[in-house]
Amino acid sequence: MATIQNLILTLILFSNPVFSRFTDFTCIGFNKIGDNITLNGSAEIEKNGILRLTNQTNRLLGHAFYSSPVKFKDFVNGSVFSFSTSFAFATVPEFSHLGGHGFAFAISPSKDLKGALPSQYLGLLNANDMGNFSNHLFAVEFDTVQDFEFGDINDNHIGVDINSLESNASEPAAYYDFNSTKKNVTLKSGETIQAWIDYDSTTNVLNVTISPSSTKPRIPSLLYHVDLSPIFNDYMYVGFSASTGLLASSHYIFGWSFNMSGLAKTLDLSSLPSLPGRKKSHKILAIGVSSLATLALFFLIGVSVFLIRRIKNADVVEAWELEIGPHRFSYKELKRATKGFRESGLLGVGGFGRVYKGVLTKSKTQVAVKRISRESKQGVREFMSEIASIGRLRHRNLVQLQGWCRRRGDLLLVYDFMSNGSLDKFLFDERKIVLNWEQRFNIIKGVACGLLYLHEGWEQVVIHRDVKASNVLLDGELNGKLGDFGLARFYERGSNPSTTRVVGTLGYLAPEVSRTGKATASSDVFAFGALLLEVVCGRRPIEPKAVAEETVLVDWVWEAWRGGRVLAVVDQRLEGVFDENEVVMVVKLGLMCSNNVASARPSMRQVVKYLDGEVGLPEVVIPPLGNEGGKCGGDGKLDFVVDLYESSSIEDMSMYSVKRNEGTDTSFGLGSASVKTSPHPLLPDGEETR
Ligand SMILES: *[C@@H]1O[C@H](CO)[C@@H](O)[C@H](O)[C@H]1NC(C)=O
Ligand SMILES: *[C@@H]1O[C@H](CO)[C@@H](O)[C@H](O)[C@H]1NC(C)=O
Ligand SMILES: *[C@@H]1O[C@H](CO)[C@@H](O)[C@H](O)[C@H]1NC(C)=O
Ligand SMILES: *[C@@H]1O[C@H](CO)[C@@H](O)[C@H](O)[C@H]1NC(C)=O
Ligand SMILES: *[C@@H]1O[C@H](CO)[C@@H](O)[C@H](O)[C@H]1NC(C)=O
Ligand SMILES: *[C@@H]1O[C@H](CO)[C@@H](O)[C@H](O)[C@H]1NC(C)=O
Ligand SMILES: *[C@@H]1O[C@H](CO)[C@@H](O)[C@H](O)[C@H]1NC(C)=O
Ligand SMILES: *[C@@H]1O[C@H](CO)[C@@H](O)[C@H](O)[C@H]1NC(C)=O
Ligand SMILES: *[C@@H]1O[C@H](CO)[C@@H](O)[C@H](O)[C@H]1NC(C)=O
Ligand SMILES: CC(=O)N[C@H]1CO[C@H](CO)[C@@H](O)[C@@H]1O
Repeated sequence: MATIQNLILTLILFSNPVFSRFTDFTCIGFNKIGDNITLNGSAEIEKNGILRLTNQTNRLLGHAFYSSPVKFKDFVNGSVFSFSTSFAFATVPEFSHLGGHGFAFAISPSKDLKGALPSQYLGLLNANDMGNFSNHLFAVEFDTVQDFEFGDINDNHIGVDINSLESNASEPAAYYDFNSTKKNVTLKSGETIQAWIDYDSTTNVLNVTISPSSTKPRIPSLLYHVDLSPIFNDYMYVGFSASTGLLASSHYIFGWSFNMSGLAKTLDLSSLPSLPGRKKSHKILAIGVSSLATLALFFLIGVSVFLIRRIKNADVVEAWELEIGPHRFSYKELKRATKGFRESGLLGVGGFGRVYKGVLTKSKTQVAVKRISRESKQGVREFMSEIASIGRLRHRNLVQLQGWCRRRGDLLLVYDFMSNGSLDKFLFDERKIVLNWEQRFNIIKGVACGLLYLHEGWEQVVIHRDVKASNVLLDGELNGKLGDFGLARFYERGSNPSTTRVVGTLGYLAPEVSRTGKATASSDVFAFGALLLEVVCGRRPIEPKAVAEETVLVDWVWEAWRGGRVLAVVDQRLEGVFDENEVVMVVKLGLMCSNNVASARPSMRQVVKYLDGEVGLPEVVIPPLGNEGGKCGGDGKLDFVVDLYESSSIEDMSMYSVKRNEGTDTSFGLGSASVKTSPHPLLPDGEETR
């Protein structure tokens, strides 16, 4: 092995394919491979020699095939030859726990795979040619998404695919170590993994083996008996295909060897190019540097605490605040950015405080500064730890918290500025431009991804608790971003520990939340369902009697759905211009998410799959008004804070809240309800007024 270490590329190949009996090549990095590899789609060879099949952009497909066809069959008796290949790969997902979608080693009659689709099709096939014998496709997939359509076993598996993406055989990604102990492998870990695919045509055995090291395990990870003779043509192309969907990973190949006349060379992982930032670390140096840095940090903290104490009238800083993650702004800085919190820069006023537009003087970036006034100091510390953790959440569909500042009773939160304001303005404000269907669908998909990230992409589940149109903000390109996550949680912790205060917005609040006071991922899904219907219909989840005949949107949509008049609920302002299939899908999904029974709602992961078109929605929709078993709410301790739309009144509300599901008492504690208007979306509404 060591002798090939300095050899960048070894290619032993007979140029005329008709006479070439055996193709055999090994490449350590792809720098020198030149014309011998054909790339298509997003595939690229990077400067360092790494073959990158996809980057972390949505819905990509990338192909890389060995340019010359490989002779796979004996002309005389038509039986397929044995073959062997090994390659080293890494999958780096955009968000650590969410892969999208995967890649495959493929043997195909052509290099250009016409009509192939991204997402769950892995860039190999499409919905129409699935399972067709004339595909002559053989692939070994390394899949990081569980597709129900193809019966995937989990979201981290290897599988053998013949003419279809429904695997003929699959196994969770794992290998057997030296002592025959099974060890799990996480394909999307970003670590380099080596794979071997060996086919023996005399025994018709196909072995797939993986390992995170340069040593080939003795026991394969997957063994499958198959005669590939009827599948293969005489000449086939060998290569790789990868795809991304709504969720995306970068798929890399570092080296590849292929052999038709014996076992392929095992690659020495240490001789392969590595991803920038993932180089074999120099630990001792790192520790040295970091301990120095820690010392320096302690010193700095010490000095700054001392200095800060000295400066009179400065922001109040307690020692624990210095541990908080996101950037801490000085009050002066924010005062300057917002021109002294001038009224002209006011973006909105709401229950929790006021939001100002600002421009940071140093970086000249626009920000939105939310000023939350709290009389009581209680809970501030908990709130701050929450800010610290939500400040670390990063997703393109979440409004980024840039930092914070605390001064006496005031808390200032600094967010990215969203130039197009909130979604509800576009849906309901007559003066705004009407969003077309494509834009609406894009916003929905974005919000779904953001919410999935909150639920599954982080170390712990983050419940948003206040998903609604006014909390969906739009950037300059009209991408939907969720704002205000995490804040509602703080307000749920009442000052009196024996009471639970429900924060949420009527019409978006799942029935079980009003009963138990406990928000869950599923109650976020309920709110998301209301949002879906709202975006399609251009109507609020609850309208006063004066505005609409049927006041509760879900009921109205359900009636139309049942009557086969789905398209009648679509926003008139779209003037009939929309993709009918997408609209029907979104309405159906909206109804599924709006189910009164939490367990009947899909998870956000499923929602994303449906929106991605990965999985078809079930034929039958369960009526959203499933009875919850008639359990009565109101254990006497609930102390509700609900907020209403500007046009609503308390009387209207009491009517909606009990009408929703007759026989089940879902009435809200109206005694403490307050009517608030919330002109700016960054403001969580609904603070108690008593
Ligand atoms: C490509 O393959 C041919 C044989 O088919 C070989 O002669 C040539 O050197 C290879 N080119 C590179 C850049 O490796
Ligand atoms: C990812 O790849 C696509 C297709 O090759 C390209 O259009 C896009 O700019 C790339 N994105 C990044 C962030 O490199
Ligand atoms: C077909 O011919 C090859 C030699 O070209 C031989 O190795 C192989 O065993 C034969 N297969 C069958 C099924 O006869
Ligand atoms: C790349 O893919 C497209 C679409 O499948 C196909 O038309 C084209 O011929 C391919 N190019 C190469 C070089 O394979
Ligand atoms: C399979 O593909 C061939 C060629 O594309 C086509 O003619 C045939 O109708 C397909 N068969 C099925 C069952 O779809
Ligand atoms: C498995 O492979 C055979 C071809 O050998 C194919 O006909 C069959 O449909 C494949 N799929 C499954 C799920 O078994
Ligand atoms: C494997 O077996 C060897 C010898 O029996 C033992 O020394 C070693 O600790 C074992 N390794 C693992 C990972 O169990
Ligand atoms: C390994 O993966 C399998 C299947 O995904 C799982 O059931 C098992 O608990 C995992 N084992 C460990 C030690 O993580
Ligand atoms: C496949 O694995 C089995 C079990 O370890 C082994 O006996 C066989 O030789 C392997 N075949 C190939 C082609 O590697
Ligand atoms: C529809 C709409 O108002 N789009 C605006 C979104 O924001 C960008 C950048 O600020 C404007 O250029 C668009 O006109």
